[in-house]
Parts: sequence; C-alpha cells; structure tokens
Amino acid sequence: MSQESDAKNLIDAVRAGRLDRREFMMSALGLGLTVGTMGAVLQACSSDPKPAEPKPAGDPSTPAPAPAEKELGPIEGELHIYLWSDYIAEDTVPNFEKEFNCKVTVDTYESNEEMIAKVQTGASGYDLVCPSGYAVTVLKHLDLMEKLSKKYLPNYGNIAPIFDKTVFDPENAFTVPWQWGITGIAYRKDKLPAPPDSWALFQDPAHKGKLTMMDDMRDNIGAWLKFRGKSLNSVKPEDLAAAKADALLAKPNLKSYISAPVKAQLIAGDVFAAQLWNGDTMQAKVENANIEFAIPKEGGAIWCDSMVIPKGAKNVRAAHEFLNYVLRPEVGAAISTFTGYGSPNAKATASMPNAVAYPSAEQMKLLEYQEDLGEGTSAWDQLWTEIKSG
Ligand code: N2P
Repeated sequence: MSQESDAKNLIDAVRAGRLDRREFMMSALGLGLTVGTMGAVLQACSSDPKPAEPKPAGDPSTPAPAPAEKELGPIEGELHIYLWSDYIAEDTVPNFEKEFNCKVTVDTYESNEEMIAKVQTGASGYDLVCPSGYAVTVLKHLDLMEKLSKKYLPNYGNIAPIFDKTVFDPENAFTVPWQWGITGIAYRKDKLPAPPDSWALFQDPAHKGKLTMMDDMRDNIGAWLKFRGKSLNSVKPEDLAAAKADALLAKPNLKSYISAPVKAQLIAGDVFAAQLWNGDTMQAKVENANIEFAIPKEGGAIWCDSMVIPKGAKNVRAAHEFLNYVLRPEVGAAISTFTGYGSPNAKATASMPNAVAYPSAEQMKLLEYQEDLGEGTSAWDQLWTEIKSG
C-alpha cells in the first residue's frame, strides 16, 4: 500500500473514533509514515467539519440539551439490509446508491422469527433489519440493537404522532417506523361464492387444496385465537389448546403454510383464499383485479414494522443516512405506493393520493397489536411445531 492510502485509512479511523491521537501516532510510526505526513493527517482530521451540536442550555427558553449521542464517522461505502420480501420500492436503493456513493445489498426474510434467529448469531453482517413491534421488544431484551444517533436523523420529525414514541420504543431510541399493516384474508372474488367474513373459511372443506395460511407463528396461531374471541397475545394454556385444535381442523384443507410468496398463486388462480397482509394483497391486485382483502368479523392483527440497527453493525453511519433518506416524504411515499402498506410518515401520507388510511376507532375494535409473549414464547414455539408437524 502507498503512504497515501495508509494515511487515508488512518484518517478514516481517527474520524470514526476507532483511534485516538496517541494510537494514531503509534500506528503511523509503525507504518513508517513521515512526520510531515502525520502532521498533515492530524490537521485534516481537526479541520473536518463536525455536525452541529445541540444548542447550549442557559437561555430559559432553550430546552435542556439532549443526552450525548454517539459521534459517527464518515459514511461507509457499503450497507447491508435484511428486510421482509416485497417491502421496498424498486428505485429506493438505486437512488440512494447514486446519491450517497454507497453500495447496498438487500436480503429478504418471511418472518420475524427467521430474522431474529439470524441476528442472534451476532454475525449476521446486517446493518439494518425490520422487526415488527413485538420483535423490537424481543431484540431489546436480548440487547441486540444499537441506539440511534438522532442528530443524523433530522427527518425523524416527519413520523406521524401515532407512530412516535410507540409502546415498543417509548423513547424513540432504537426504531424508525417503516410500514404498518393488517393481517386478514386475500381472496379471489371470481372463485369464491361470497366474500369471506370469518377465519372459519379455512376449516371449510368446500375449498380444500385451494387455501393457504401464513407460515408465521404469530399470525397463524393469532388468527385462531381471534376466531375464539381471545387475545392474539394470549399465553393461557386453555386458549392455546383451543387454537391448536382449530389450526389442526383447518390443516387438511390447506395447500401449504406460505406467507408473501403466495401472491403468485393467488394471481394464477391456484389459490382462492390466503391468510395474508393487506399490502401484499394490494400488490397482487395490481396484477389481477379479482383479488380483494377482507378482515374477518372475529378480527385480525395490526402491526407496525420498524428499521433498527443490530448490535455490532459495521456500517452505522450509512445505516443512519439510509434511514434519514427514507424519512424524506417523497421516498417514503414511493415505498408505500409500491408496498401497498400504510406509511408512518405523516408528510409522505399527506402527499399520496391513495394512501392507506389508519383504521378508525370503529375498525380498531376488530384489530389488535401483537405484543411480545415474554415467557409464553416457548409455549407458542412448541405449539407451532406441533401444528406444522401434526
Ligand atoms: C412483507 C410484508 C411484511 C409485513 N411483504 C409483516 N409485518
């Protein structure tokens, strides 16, 4: 390596806070850099413009300064995102790459549990992941998230009040809300005699082999709990036993347990009705106008997914830049226009002619937010294994 690139690496390390001045001098000497080069490097670092600091207190009208936030280095050249499938507009990443000169990879998953398992290894290599609310709580208990440095997120204020300081992140310390949505039934109106109004549809042998339910423990068992008038967050053994019996009653009618990828089968007409999320249903409807969405009379789930930075992420500044970028109204609007979900970004929603409206108080009576099951999680895991193998 040339002295120049050695010096550049060192500048990056000092700026990113990975090296203090003493460590810098030691490394520089070890690399055989000349005193002149070392001086130039230090000068370059000290003349690096720093992001604005919060205003000092003193003026009684000035709010108290926010607690010190982590100073981040310059934007890295890469960013690795782990996201639900079909959950971002086609131009979101290419436009970011161009503007920020940062190469982005996006891998996809189909359930929170799949994502958590990967993050839990501690070596996922991802800089951003997108848990649902209850999964944020799980990641928090496992201490698997980095705190956000808000000074790099000036667009955070675009978040709508209802998604600001959520129950799963009351201080807005870890999450940037991404999309919200509802779990219900996607169906082909040209294949069913009437719009489905109950989860009982999946227990009706009339449509055997043409039905699917989600390969997602929380949504699947949650639906059967709602079916019997129970909370979809219940951990009571008797509620779970009833949910298992209902799930097993439906199982012979199901073509498979499948989540977002069922869209292709709905479009083709191989599946007449599928437990699915509203936004993915809308994506399928773009391809086939016979596809509709219904919320069963017994109710369904409502959720909000957020972006978070997993502990140990390598490209933390790039992650912040990406989050601040998607918080721009036009970028947020493009994402929700593609996904068919609701945007938690008030300015994005205001700019969209066909934005998904947040449910009214009346509609909310049918819906319930998913919460962390705490110690009940292992009973659910066990039940889900029994249902799938039963
Ligand atoms: C993926 C939508 C995922 C939403 N297409 C699940 N919370």
